[in-house]
Amino acid sequence: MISVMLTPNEERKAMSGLGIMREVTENERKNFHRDGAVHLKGVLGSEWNDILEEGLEYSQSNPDGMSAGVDMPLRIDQFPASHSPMLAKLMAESPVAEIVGSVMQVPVRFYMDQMFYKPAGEISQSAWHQDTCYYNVEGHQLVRAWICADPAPREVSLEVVRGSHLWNITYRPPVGMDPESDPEAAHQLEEDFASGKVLIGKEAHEQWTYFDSFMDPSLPSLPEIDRYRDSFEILGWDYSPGDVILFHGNILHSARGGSMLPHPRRAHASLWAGPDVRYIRRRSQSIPDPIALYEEKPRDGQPLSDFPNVFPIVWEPAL
Ligand SMILES: O=C(O)CCC(=O)C(=O)O
Repeated sequence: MISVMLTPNEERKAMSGLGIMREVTENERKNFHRDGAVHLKGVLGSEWNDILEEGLEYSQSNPDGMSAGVDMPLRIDQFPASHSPMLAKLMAESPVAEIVGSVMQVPVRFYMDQMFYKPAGEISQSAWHQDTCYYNVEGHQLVRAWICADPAPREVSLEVVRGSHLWNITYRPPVGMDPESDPEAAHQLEEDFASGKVLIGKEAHEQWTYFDSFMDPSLPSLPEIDRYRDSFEILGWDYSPGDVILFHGNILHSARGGSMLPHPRRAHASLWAGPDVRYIRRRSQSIPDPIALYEEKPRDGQPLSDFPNVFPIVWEPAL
C-alpha cells in the first residue's frame, strides 16, 4: 500500500470537502494589517453556519467549569470546542484557519476559542477590552476570527478602535479582583509570580470565574471609549452569517448592547497564532492556559512551536 503524506492544508480540505466560498483579496489583507480588523463578507458556506449553530447550542445546554454567566444575558464559555463536537469539527475542518492564514501569510496554530451567547431580547454589551492580555501569550501574529450564527446588525456586532493594534500598549483587562481589597492575597500573588508559578492552575478548568484573578495594578486602565466615542475612530459592521470578522489580538474592541433583537446573537471567536507568538506568564492572566499545555511546563519566552503536540500547524502558505 502506498501512503501519501498530506500537508496540513490538504488534510483540512480532505476532512470536510466544504471549502472557502471565495478567496481573501489583497485589499482585504492590507486593510487588516492597516486597521487591525477586517470584515470578510460571504467566505463561509451555509453548511458551516448549521454546524456553528448546532455547536453553540450544544455548549449553551452543556455548561462546564469554564462557562461564565450561565442563564445570564451574556454567557461566555472558554474552550467550547474542547467538548462541543460540532465546534470541534468547525475548528478542525472549516476554512477559518485558511482565512486567518491567507490574511497573515504565515503558518497558523490554533490557540483557543470562546462562545459569546446573548439570548433574544435586549442584547447585552461586551465591554471594551484587548484580548491577548487575558492569556499567557504575546506576539504580533495573534488573530481572532469572530463568526455569528445569526444576523448581527452593527448595533450588536463587533466594533474596534481602528489602528489600536499598533499602539504598543497593554491595558488592564476589566475583570478580576482589586488587589487593594485584599493586600495579603495580592502580596502572595507577587511572590508566586516571582517564583515562576503559573497564576491560574490546571484545576481552574474544573471550576473558574473571571474574578479568580487580580487586576494588574502595573497596567494602565482602559480609556473611556463609550464616554468619548467621538475622540476615537471606531469601525463596525453589519454582520450576516457566512461572514468572518478578523481582528488583531491587541486591538481595542467591544460589542454594543442595549438594542432589542427578536432572535439570539450567538457568536464564536477563535484565537490563532503565527510564528512570533510566545508563551509569557502575565499578572493580568484571567483565562487558564489550554489544558494540555500544563503538562509541558512552559517557560516564559518559549515559542508555541516548542509545543507541537498542543499547537500543531493547521494551515501554512503555499510555497
Ligand atoms: O461577541 C462579543 O460580544 C464579544 C466578542 C469579544 O470580545 C471577543 O471575541 O474577544
